[in-house]
Amino acid sequence: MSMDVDILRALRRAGGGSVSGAELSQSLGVSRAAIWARVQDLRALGYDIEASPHQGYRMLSTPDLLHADDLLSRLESIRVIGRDIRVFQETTSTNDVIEKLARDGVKEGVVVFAEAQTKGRGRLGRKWISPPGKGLWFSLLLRPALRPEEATRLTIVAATALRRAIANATQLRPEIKWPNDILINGKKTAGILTEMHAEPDQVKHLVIGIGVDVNLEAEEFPPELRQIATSLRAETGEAVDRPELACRILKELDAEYERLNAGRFSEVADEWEEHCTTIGRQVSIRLGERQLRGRAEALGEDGALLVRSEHGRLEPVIGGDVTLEKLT
Ligand code: BT5
Repeated sequence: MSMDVDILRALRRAGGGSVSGAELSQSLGVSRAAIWARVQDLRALGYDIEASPHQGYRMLSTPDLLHADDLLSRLESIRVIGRDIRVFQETTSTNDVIEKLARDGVKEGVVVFAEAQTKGRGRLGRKWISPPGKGLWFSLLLRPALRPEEATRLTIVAATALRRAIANATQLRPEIKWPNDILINGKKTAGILTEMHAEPDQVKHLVIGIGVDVNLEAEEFPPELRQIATSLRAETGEAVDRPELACRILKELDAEYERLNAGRFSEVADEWEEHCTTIGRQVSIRLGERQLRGRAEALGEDGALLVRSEHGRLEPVIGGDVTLEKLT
Protein backbone atom coordinates (compact mmCIF):
# COMPACT_ATOMS: atom_id res chain seq x y z
CA MET A 1 0.00 0.00 0.00
CA SER A 2 1.41 3.41 -0.85
CA MET A 3 2.52 5.94 1.75
CA ASP A 4 -0.12 8.37 0.44
CA VAL A 5 -2.85 6.09 1.79
CA ASP A 6 -1.42 6.42 5.31
CA ILE A 7 -0.85 10.15 5.04
CA LEU A 8 -4.36 10.83 3.76
CA ARG A 9 -5.83 8.55 6.40
CA ALA A 10 -3.94 10.32 9.19
CA LEU A 11 -5.01 13.76 7.93
CA ARG A 12 -8.60 12.67 7.63
CA ARG A 13 -8.61 11.09 11.08
CA ALA A 14 -7.43 14.40 12.49
CA GLY A 15 -10.82 15.73 11.32
CA GLY A 16 -9.65 19.20 10.29
CA GLY A 17 -7.00 19.29 13.02
CA SER A 18 -3.25 19.11 12.46
CA VAL A 19 -0.88 16.17 12.40
CA SER A 20 2.76 16.93 13.06
CA GLY A 21 5.43 15.96 10.56
CA ALA A 22 7.37 14.25 13.35
CA GLU A 23 4.37 12.13 14.29
CA LEU A 24 3.78 11.11 10.68
CA SER A 25 7.42 10.32 10.06
CA GLN A 26 7.56 8.19 13.18
CA SER A 27 4.37 6.25 12.54
CA LEU A 28 5.23 5.61 8.89
CA GLY A 29 8.91 4.92 9.54
CA VAL A 30 10.18 7.41 6.93
CA SER A 31 11.98 10.74 7.06
CA ARG A 32 10.18 14.04 7.44
CA ALA A 33 11.59 15.03 4.06
CA ALA A 34 9.91 12.00 2.49
CA ILE A 35 6.55 13.02 4.01
CA TRP A 36 7.02 16.56 2.73
CA ALA A 37 7.71 15.26 -0.79
CA ARG A 38 4.50 13.16 -0.74
CA VAL A 39 2.48 16.13 0.54
CA GLN A 40 3.82 18.23 -2.33
CA ASP A 41 2.63 15.62 -4.83
CA LEU A 42 -0.80 15.44 -3.20
CA ARG A 43 -1.05 19.22 -3.35
CA ALA A 44 -0.24 19.10 -7.06
CA LEU A 45 -3.24 16.79 -7.47
CA GLY A 46 -5.49 19.36 -5.79
CA TYR A 47 -5.45 18.26 -2.14
CA ASP A 48 -5.37 21.50 -0.20
CA ILE A 49 -2.99 20.56 2.61
CA GLU A 50 -1.76 23.36 4.83
CA ALA A 51 1.75 22.97 6.19
CA SER A 52 2.87 25.01 9.15
CA PRO A 53 6.25 24.64 10.81
CA HIS A 54 4.78 24.48 14.30
CA GLN A 55 1.47 22.71 13.85
CA GLY A 56 2.26 20.27 11.06
CA TYR A 57 -0.12 19.31 8.28
CA ARG A 58 -3.83 19.99 7.99
CA MET A 59 -6.24 18.97 5.24
CA LEU A 60 -8.38 21.91 4.22
CA SER A 61 -10.20 20.41 1.25
CA THR A 62 -10.05 17.53 -1.18
CA PRO A 63 -10.57 17.71 -4.95
CA ASP A 64 -13.41 16.17 -6.93
CA LEU A 65 -11.32 13.46 -8.48
CA LEU A 66 -11.01 9.75 -8.10
CA HIS A 67 -7.60 8.92 -6.68
CA ALA A 68 -6.96 5.30 -5.74
CA ASP A 69 -4.91 6.10 -2.62
CA ASP A 70 -7.56 8.51 -1.39
CA LEU A 71 -10.33 5.96 -1.88
CA LEU A 72 -8.26 3.27 -0.13
CA SER A 73 -7.53 5.66 2.74
CA ARG A 74 -11.29 5.98 3.38
CA LEU A 75 -11.98 2.24 3.29
CA GLU A 76 -10.58 0.84 6.49
CA SER A 77 -12.86 -2.01 7.35
CA ILE A 78 -13.79 -3.59 4.05
CA ARG A 79 -13.24 -7.30 3.57
CA VAL A 80 -13.21 -8.02 -0.15
CA ILE A 81 -14.67 -5.38 -2.44
CA GLY A 82 -12.31 -2.42 -2.70
CA ARG A 83 -9.17 -3.94 -1.16
CA ASP A 84 -7.43 -3.20 -4.47
CA ILE A 85 -8.49 -0.07 -6.41
CA ARG A 86 -7.20 1.22 -9.72
CA VAL A 87 -8.21 4.45 -11.44
CA PHE A 88 -7.89 5.26 -15.14
CA GLN A 89 -8.40 8.71 -16.61
CA GLU A 90 -9.96 7.13 -19.66
CA THR A 91 -10.60 3.63 -20.86
CA THR A 92 -12.87 1.86 -23.32
CA SER A 93 -15.04 0.10 -20.73
CA THR A 94 -14.07 -0.68 -17.14
CA ASN A 95 -15.72 -4.09 -17.63
CA ASP A 96 -13.06 -4.85 -20.26
CA VAL A 97 -10.25 -3.84 -17.91
CA ILE A 98 -11.61 -6.10 -15.16
CA GLU A 99 -12.07 -8.96 -17.62
CA LYS A 100 -8.36 -8.74 -18.46
CA LEU A 101 -7.40 -8.66 -14.78
CA ALA A 102 -9.64 -11.70 -14.20
CA ARG A 103 -7.85 -13.64 -16.90
CA ASP A 104 -4.50 -12.64 -15.38
CA GLY A 105 -5.61 -14.31 -12.15
CA VAL A 106 -6.09 -11.19 -10.03
CA LYS A 107 -7.90 -11.81 -6.74
CA GLU A 108 -11.59 -11.02 -6.39
CA GLY A 109 -12.51 -7.64 -4.97
CA VAL A 110 -10.39 -5.49 -7.30
CA VAL A 111 -12.24 -2.36 -8.45
CA VAL A 112 -11.45 -0.29 -11.54
CA PHE A 113 -12.79 3.25 -11.94
CA ALA A 114 -12.48 5.41 -15.04
CA GLU A 115 -13.05 9.16 -15.11
CA ALA A 116 -14.36 8.64 -18.66
CA GLN A 117 -15.23 5.67 -20.86
CA THR A 118 -15.04 5.82 -24.63
CA LYS A 119 -17.04 2.61 -25.11
CA GLY A 120 -19.18 2.35 -22.01
CA ARG A 121 -21.85 -0.25 -22.61
CA GLY A 122 -25.15 -1.47 -21.27
CA ARG A 123 -26.76 -4.81 -21.85
CA LEU A 124 -27.11 -6.30 -25.33
CA GLY A 125 -24.39 -4.02 -26.67
CA ARG A 126 -26.30 -0.84 -25.85
CA LYS A 127 -24.33 2.31 -25.29
CA TRP A 128 -23.73 3.82 -21.82
CA ILE A 129 -22.71 7.45 -21.91
CA SER A 130 -19.84 8.16 -19.50
CA PRO A 131 -18.62 11.77 -19.73
CA PRO A 132 -15.39 12.74 -17.92
CA GLY A 133 -15.57 13.59 -14.23
CA LYS A 134 -19.36 13.54 -14.02
CA GLY A 135 -20.19 10.12 -12.78
CA LEU A 136 -18.96 6.95 -11.20
CA TRP A 137 -18.09 4.49 -13.94
CA PHE A 138 -16.54 1.41 -12.39
CA SER A 139 -16.38 -2.36 -12.37
CA LEU A 140 -15.42 -5.04 -9.91
CA LEU A 141 -14.24 -8.62 -10.06
CA LEU A 142 -15.92 -11.37 -8.07
CA ARG A 143 -15.27 -15.08 -7.92
CA PRO A 144 -18.32 -16.35 -6.02
CA ALA A 145 -19.00 -20.03 -5.41
CA LEU A 146 -22.24 -20.08 -7.40
CA ARG A 147 -23.82 -22.03 -10.20
CA PRO A 148 -24.29 -20.02 -13.43
CA GLU A 149 -28.06 -19.92 -12.95
CA GLU A 150 -27.56 -18.22 -9.58
CA ALA A 151 -25.47 -15.38 -11.01
CA THR A 152 -28.48 -13.03 -11.12
CA ARG A 153 -28.15 -12.95 -7.32
CA LEU A 154 -25.11 -10.74 -7.77
CA THR A 155 -27.10 -8.17 -9.74
CA ILE A 156 -29.63 -8.20 -6.88
CA VAL A 157 -26.82 -7.79 -4.34
CA ALA A 158 -25.33 -4.91 -6.34
CA ALA A 159 -28.67 -3.14 -6.82
CA THR A 160 -29.51 -3.41 -3.11
CA ALA A 161 -26.13 -1.98 -2.09
CA LEU A 162 -26.23 0.76 -4.70
CA ARG A 163 -29.74 1.85 -3.75
CA ARG A 164 -28.89 2.02 -0.07
CA ALA A 165 -25.67 3.99 -0.66
CA ILE A 166 -27.43 6.54 -2.87
CA ALA A 167 -30.32 6.90 -0.40
CA ASN A 168 -27.95 7.49 2.53
CA ALA A 169 -25.72 9.91 0.62
CA THR A 170 -28.50 12.08 -0.81
CA GLN A 171 -31.70 11.59 1.19
CA LEU A 172 -33.40 10.88 -2.14
CA ARG A 173 -35.66 7.85 -2.46
CA PRO A 174 -34.17 5.69 -5.19
CA GLU A 175 -36.11 2.69 -6.41
CA ILE A 176 -34.97 -0.48 -8.11
CA LYS A 177 -36.37 -1.57 -11.43
CA TRP A 178 -35.64 -5.20 -12.06
CA PRO A 179 -33.09 -6.35 -12.95
CA ASN A 180 -30.50 -3.62 -13.13
CA ASP A 181 -31.79 -0.06 -12.97
CA ILE A 182 -31.86 2.47 -10.15
CA LEU A 183 -34.55 5.09 -10.72
CA ILE A 184 -35.15 8.40 -9.02
CA ASN A 185 -38.56 9.95 -9.57
CA GLY A 186 -39.08 7.42 -12.33
CA LYS A 187 -35.89 8.27 -14.24
CA LYS A 188 -32.78 6.13 -14.55
CA THR A 189 -29.82 7.31 -12.48
CA ALA A 190 -27.72 4.18 -12.39
CA GLY A 191 -27.38 0.89 -14.21
CA ILE A 192 -25.62 -2.39 -13.56
CA LEU A 193 -24.05 -4.66 -16.14
CA THR A 194 -23.18 -8.16 -14.92
CA GLU A 195 -21.01 -10.23 -17.22
CA MET A 196 -20.10 -13.81 -16.46
CA HIS A 197 -17.45 -16.31 -17.34
CA ALA A 198 -18.69 -19.74 -16.35
CA GLU A 199 -18.37 -23.46 -16.85
CA PRO A 200 -21.59 -25.50 -17.01
CA ASP A 201 -21.78 -26.08 -13.27
CA GLN A 202 -19.70 -23.26 -11.82
CA VAL A 203 -19.13 -19.54 -12.16
CA LYS A 204 -15.45 -18.83 -12.84
CA HIS A 205 -15.74 -15.10 -12.39
CA LEU A 206 -18.22 -12.27 -12.63
CA VAL A 207 -17.62 -8.72 -13.72
CA ILE A 208 -20.08 -6.25 -12.21
CA GLY A 209 -20.09 -2.90 -13.99
CA ILE A 210 -21.84 0.03 -12.34
CA GLY A 211 -22.59 3.42 -13.83
CA VAL A 212 -23.98 6.22 -11.65
CA ASP A 213 -24.95 9.61 -13.09
CA VAL A 214 -23.67 11.83 -10.32
CA ASN A 215 -22.98 15.41 -11.37
CA LEU A 216 -24.27 15.67 -14.93
CA GLU A 217 -26.44 18.70 -15.59
CA ALA A 218 -29.76 17.82 -17.21
CA GLU A 219 -28.59 19.24 -20.54
CA GLU A 220 -25.45 17.10 -20.49
CA PHE A 221 -27.55 14.05 -21.28
CA PRO A 222 -28.06 13.52 -25.01
CA PRO A 223 -31.55 14.69 -26.08
CA GLU A 224 -32.85 11.15 -26.50
CA LEU A 225 -32.09 10.36 -22.84
CA ARG A 226 -33.40 13.55 -21.21
CA GLN A 227 -36.88 12.16 -20.62
CA ILE A 228 -35.66 8.87 -19.19
CA ALA A 229 -32.41 9.65 -17.37
CA THR A 230 -31.41 11.93 -14.52
CA SER A 231 -28.45 12.59 -12.23
CA LEU A 232 -28.10 12.95 -8.48
CA ARG A 233 -27.16 16.57 -9.00
CA ALA A 234 -30.23 17.26 -11.12
CA GLU A 235 -32.45 15.67 -8.45
CA THR A 236 -30.88 17.24 -5.35
CA GLY A 237 -29.92 20.59 -6.90
CA GLU A 238 -26.41 20.20 -5.46
CA ALA A 239 -23.12 18.72 -6.55
CA VAL A 240 -22.45 15.37 -4.88
CA ASP A 241 -19.00 14.43 -3.58
CA ARG A 242 -18.00 11.60 -5.94
CA PRO A 243 -15.13 10.06 -3.92
CA GLU A 244 -17.31 9.95 -0.86
CA LEU A 245 -20.21 8.37 -2.73
CA ALA A 246 -17.82 5.89 -4.35
CA CYS A 247 -16.64 4.75 -0.93
CA ARG A 248 -20.17 4.46 0.44
CA ILE A 249 -21.10 2.27 -2.50
CA LEU A 250 -18.03 0.05 -2.09
CA LYS A 251 -18.72 -0.37 1.64
CA GLU A 252 -22.34 -1.35 0.99
CA LEU A 253 -21.29 -3.72 -1.79
CA ASP A 254 -18.77 -5.35 0.50
CA ALA A 255 -21.37 -5.75 3.25
CA GLU A 256 -23.99 -7.20 0.89
CA TYR A 257 -21.48 -9.58 -0.68
CA GLU A 258 -20.61 -10.77 2.81
CA ARG A 259 -24.33 -11.44 3.45
CA LEU A 260 -24.54 -13.46 0.24
CA ASN A 261 -21.46 -15.52 1.12
CA ALA A 262 -22.79 -16.15 4.61
CA GLY A 263 -25.86 -17.81 3.07
CA ARG A 264 -28.14 -14.86 3.85
CA PHE A 265 -29.28 -14.02 0.34
CA SER A 266 -32.91 -14.05 1.50
CA GLU A 267 -32.20 -10.97 3.66
CA VAL A 268 -30.78 -9.15 0.67
CA ALA A 269 -33.76 -10.22 -1.39
CA ASP A 270 -36.19 -8.89 1.25
CA GLU A 271 -34.54 -5.47 1.21
CA TRP A 272 -34.49 -5.51 -2.57
CA GLU A 273 -38.22 -6.36 -2.76
CA GLU A 274 -39.06 -3.57 -0.34
CA HIS A 275 -37.59 -0.99 -2.71
CA CYS A 276 -38.42 -2.55 -6.04
CA THR A 277 -40.92 -0.77 -8.26
CA THR A 278 -41.36 -3.89 -10.37
CA ILE A 279 -42.94 -6.17 -7.75
CA GLY A 280 -46.73 -6.09 -7.72
CA ARG A 281 -46.90 -4.36 -11.10
CA GLN A 282 -48.25 -5.47 -14.44
CA VAL A 283 -45.20 -5.94 -16.61
CA SER A 284 -44.38 -6.66 -20.15
CA ILE A 285 -40.99 -8.30 -20.65
CA ARG A 286 -39.23 -8.82 -23.93
CA LEU A 287 -37.39 -12.14 -23.89
CA GLY A 288 -35.66 -12.31 -27.24
CA GLU A 289 -38.48 -12.80 -29.74
CA ARG A 290 -41.07 -13.45 -27.08
CA GLN A 291 -43.16 -10.94 -25.13
CA LEU A 292 -44.19 -12.09 -21.66
CA ARG A 293 -47.03 -10.20 -20.02
CA GLY A 294 -48.23 -10.64 -16.48
CA ARG A 295 -47.85 -9.57 -12.89
CA ALA A 296 -44.41 -9.48 -11.26
CA GLU A 297 -45.02 -11.32 -8.00
CA ALA A 298 -41.72 -11.80 -6.21
CA LEU A 299 -38.05 -12.53 -6.42
CA GLY A 300 -37.10 -16.21 -6.68
CA GLU A 301 -34.38 -18.04 -4.75
CA ASP A 302 -31.77 -17.58 -7.45
CA GLY A 303 -32.57 -13.94 -8.16
CA ALA A 304 -35.10 -14.56 -10.94
CA LEU A 305 -38.19 -12.39 -11.22
CA LEU A 306 -41.31 -14.53 -10.76
CA VAL A 307 -44.00 -13.40 -13.17
CA ARG A 308 -47.59 -14.71 -13.10
CA SER A 309 -48.33 -14.86 -16.81
CA GLU A 310 -51.68 -14.05 -18.43
CA HIS A 311 -52.26 -17.81 -18.51
CA GLY A 312 -51.84 -18.10 -14.75
CA ARG A 313 -48.46 -19.80 -14.82
CA LEU A 314 -45.61 -18.57 -12.58
CA GLU A 315 -42.59 -18.03 -14.80
CA PRO A 316 -39.07 -17.34 -13.51
CA VAL A 317 -37.35 -14.70 -15.64
CA ILE A 318 -33.61 -14.15 -15.41
CA GLY A 319 -33.08 -11.43 -17.97
CA GLY A 320 -34.92 -9.18 -20.35
CA ASP A 321 -36.24 -5.68 -20.81
CA VAL A 322 -39.09 -4.80 -18.52
CA THR A 323 -41.79 -2.28 -19.26
CA LEU A 324 -43.87 -1.38 -16.24
CA GLU A 325 -47.48 -1.17 -17.38
CA LYS A 326 -49.54 0.36 -14.61
CA LEU A 327 -49.81 0.46 -10.86
CA THR A 328 -52.18 -2.15 -9.47
C1 BT5 B 1 -27.39 -0.72 -18.11
O1 BT5 B 1 -27.69 -1.28 -19.32
O2 BT5 B 1 -28.11 -0.01 -17.47
C2 BT5 B 1 -25.98 -1.07 -17.58
C3 BT5 B 1 -25.11 0.14 -17.51
C4 BT5 B 1 -23.75 -0.20 -16.93
C5 BT5 B 1 -22.76 0.90 -17.11
C6 BT5 B 1 -21.47 0.62 -16.40
S1 BT5 B 1 -20.40 1.98 -16.38
C7 BT5 B 1 -19.09 1.01 -15.82
C8 BT5 B 1 -19.18 -0.31 -16.55
N1 BT5 B 1 -18.47 -0.27 -17.81
C9 BT5 B 1 -19.31 -0.39 -18.86
O3 BT5 B 1 -18.95 -0.38 -20.05
N2 BT5 B 1 -20.58 -0.52 -18.42
C10 BT5 B 1 -20.65 -0.54 -16.98
P1 BT5 B 1 -29.12 -1.23 -20.02
O4 BT5 B 1 -30.17 -1.67 -19.07
O5 BT5 B 1 -28.93 -2.01 -21.27
O6 BT5 B 1 -29.36 0.28 -20.32
C11 BT5 B 1 -28.73 0.94 -21.39
C12 BT5 B 1 -29.64 2.10 -21.79
O7 BT5 B 1 -29.61 3.11 -20.78
C13 BT5 B 1 -29.20 2.80 -23.06
O8 BT5 B 1 -29.73 2.16 -24.20
C14 BT5 B 1 -29.78 4.21 -22.87
O9 BT5 B 1 -31.16 4.23 -23.19
C15 BT5 B 1 -29.68 4.42 -21.38
N3 BT5 B 1 -28.44 5.15 -20.99
C16 BT5 B 1 -27.25 5.24 -21.62
N4 BT5 B 1 -26.38 5.97 -20.91
C17 BT5 B 1 -27.04 6.35 -19.78
C18 BT5 B 1 -26.67 7.10 -18.65
N5 BT5 B 1 -25.44 7.59 -18.46
N6 BT5 B 1 -27.62 7.28 -17.70
C19 BT5 B 1 -28.87 6.80 -17.82
N7 BT5 B 1 -29.27 6.06 -18.87
C20 BT5 B 1 -28.36 5.83 -19.85
